[in-house]
Order: sequence, then structure tokens, then C-alpha cells
Amino acid sequence: MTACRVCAGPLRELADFGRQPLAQAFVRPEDLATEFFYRLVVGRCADCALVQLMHEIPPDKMVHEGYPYHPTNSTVMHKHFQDTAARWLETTLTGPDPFVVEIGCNDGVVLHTLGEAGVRHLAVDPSGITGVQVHEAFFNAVSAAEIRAEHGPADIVYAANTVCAQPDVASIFAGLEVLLAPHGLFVFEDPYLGEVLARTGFDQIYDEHFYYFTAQSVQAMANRFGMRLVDVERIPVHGGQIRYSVARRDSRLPAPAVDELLAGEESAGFADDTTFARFVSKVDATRDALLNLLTDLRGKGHSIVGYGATAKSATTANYFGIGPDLVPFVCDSTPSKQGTLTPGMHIPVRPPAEFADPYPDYALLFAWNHADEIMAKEKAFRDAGGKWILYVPEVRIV
Ligand code: DWN
Ligand code: ZN
Repeated sequence: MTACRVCAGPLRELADFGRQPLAQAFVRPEDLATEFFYRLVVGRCADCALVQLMHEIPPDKMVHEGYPYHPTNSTVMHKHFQDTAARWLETTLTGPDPFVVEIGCNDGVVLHTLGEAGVRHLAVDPSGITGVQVHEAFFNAVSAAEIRAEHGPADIVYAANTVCAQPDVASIFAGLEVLLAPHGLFVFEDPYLGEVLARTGFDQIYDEHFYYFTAQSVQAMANRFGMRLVDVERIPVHGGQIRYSVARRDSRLPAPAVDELLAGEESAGFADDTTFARFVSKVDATRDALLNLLTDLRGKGHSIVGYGATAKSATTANYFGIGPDLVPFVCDSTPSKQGTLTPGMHIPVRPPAEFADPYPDYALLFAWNHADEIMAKEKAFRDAGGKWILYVPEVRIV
């Protein structure tokens, strides 16, 4: 695909991460023959500056059984979602009988917390989820009309790590046009291209992240669909995200934070090709440094285990070429990942209990975004002389 998925403007290639598997297609040994691969290439729209993948994965390939992501396995993420709900209860949801809809509701913590406070809420999620009320569908004009007919307009439509994954973003905005109350807010949070560039967070780039937003590109996208970007907030989770608030065009004035972020993006040169070219050279320097380190340690007889079979680590392992020869297995707390092989490079995934059985000399922290939480949980590893290897923003041993 060479045209922008939002405005049909021309796409210019920025980076090519080669042949990749789907980042969460953990595979059983007997299914290796059917593994799907695609080419991971990132481009930028010359018209609206939106950075996006240049090849769209066929939707039937994206849906795989037992989707293994459970965000609230992390206590930090659980608190993040609880705090989100608590803040809205104090600020945005102070009118009579508010109604909140979440698109693709993760583990449902936001809605569950709102529900406990008596707020009407609904998840719109094709996979369904227990514990909160669900409308089992994709969010679009049709499902939005059904929801509006039954529940009335929504004061907040929320989406975490969902909009960036949906190439057909026009269908989301069509749903908002139907469902959002006149002064309602569409609030969504996704990885921030600025953090990807600033931290050399290349491993945020994989199939599920189709778009890499900035305030500039979200503003253009909102305008295109008759809405307006009215607020932005940096949030520290998942390696640095932005929470964007979008409203109907004439319903609210933008907060000063919008212009501040836009100015910062301009001066950081996010829309310049040279900025991305520098990023790509840094990624390649990280690859060389990490491969040298792992090869050197293994050559000296040290043991290394991976920690966190993240979606992100698919890009790291497959682009860098890290397989079981360098990292014999990876520990992960997600039961459905255990007993599988990581996509593409086929590193076995094992339960965290095996981490201490016995401790390795080094642990390669694929889940670097949860470093504080995991290092605290695994304090005994360090006490026993173990060392962590990190590679974002650069390769280091701690
Ligand atoms: O955008 C996305 C983000 C939000 O979540 C999705 N497209 C997919 C997914 O990406 P990820 O897999 O890179 O997310 P995490 O949260 O970095 O994954 C952490 C992994 O590490 C999980 O598999 C769980 C595991 N883990 C663990 O074994 N012990 C996590 C913690 C906190 C732990 O203590
Ligand atoms: Zn565009």
C-alpha cells in the first residue's frame, strides 16, 4: 500500500524492519508450518504527517485464537486504569447520569471501576469480556447507532492501545459522529512517536501498531473527520504514551497543552526525514551492541534467559536475529503463552517459576516498560548476583 490510510496522501518509506511474524502469534511446535510472515515497513504521509505501516495485514490473519494479552497482569497498569476512572469521576463525569463507552476494553478495569461508582458504562469489544457489560461488536456507525438507541449518547468514548491498531480509523470516527454527546469527549491513548524516536523504542513497531501518532497527525486526523484535538497528556505507561482528547469541532476550545506539544514536535523535527534516518541508525547500533554482548556472554559460558514474552520482543528478536541459541527460553506470567514458542524466532516460553530454577547469570528484559515492577518482584535474582540486560534506550547491564 502506498497511500495514507486516513487521507489517501502519498506515503514515503522511512524504515524497513524486514520479514516479521505477527507479534502475538505465539506458536505451538506442531503449528510451525502455518506461521504467517509479512514485511514490516514504516512510512509517513506527505500530506497529514501520519506515520503508519505500509503493508496492512489481512484482517483474517490478525485474529488468532486465545489472544494472549492481559494488561492488568501488571499492577502498574491495573492502577493506571483505576486512576483513569477515578479522575473522570472527579472531573469529567460530574453531570447527571453519565454514560461511558470503551472500545476494545482490555481487562475492563476502567469500566469496572466506573460501574462500582454507579456510572452507566458499556464495552464495545468483539471478543466479549466478563465482569462488565459488553456490546459484542466492532465499534463503527452501525454498532454506535445500536448503542445510542438503547443507552443514549456517550459522555466519554475511551480507547487504550486500540486506535493505533485499527487501520480503518474512519469507521471509529463514523461511530463517534453517531454516539458522542454534544460536549462528549473521545479519549484515546497510544504509543507516542516522539517517545519511540527519543528513546529508540523501535520495538513498539509491529503489526498491532498500525499508526504511530503525534499531536500533529492526530490534529489532522480529527479535523478530517469534523472533530478537534482539544487536549493531550503524556502518560508514563508502556514506554511513553499520549492520551489524546478529541471533541466535536465547536464544542470545546483546545487546552494550552495542545499548542505546547505541537511546538515541541516542530522543534524536534518529527516530520523531517533526517530525524527518522537518525533513529534507524540508532536501532542498528542497538542491534550490533546487543548481539555482540549476548554472543560474548554466551561464548564465556554465561547463561541468559529472556524475561517477558512481549509483543514488542517479536520485532527485537526477529529484526536482530535473537533465537534460542542466544536466549534458550523466556519467562512470562501469561498462562496462554507458556508452553508455546515466540513468533518467528521460536524461543520457548516458560512460567516465571523456572526463572529461579536455577537463576541465570543474565536476564534479557524484553518487558523493559515494566522494569521497575519486574525488578522489584525478582529482587532475589539480583541478590543472588544476577544481572539485567536492557536495550532501550541503549544496551546496558544493570
Ligand atoms: O499495545 C499493546 C500493548 C499495550 O500490550 C498491544 N498491542 C500488545 C501488548 O504489548 P506487549 O506484549 O509488548 O505488552 P507488555 O505489557 O509490555 O507485555 C508484558 C509481558 O510480560 C506480558 O506477556 C506479561 C509479562 N509479564 C511478566 O511475565 N511478569 C509482565 C509483568 C509486569 C510481570 O511481572
Ligand atoms: Zn495522510
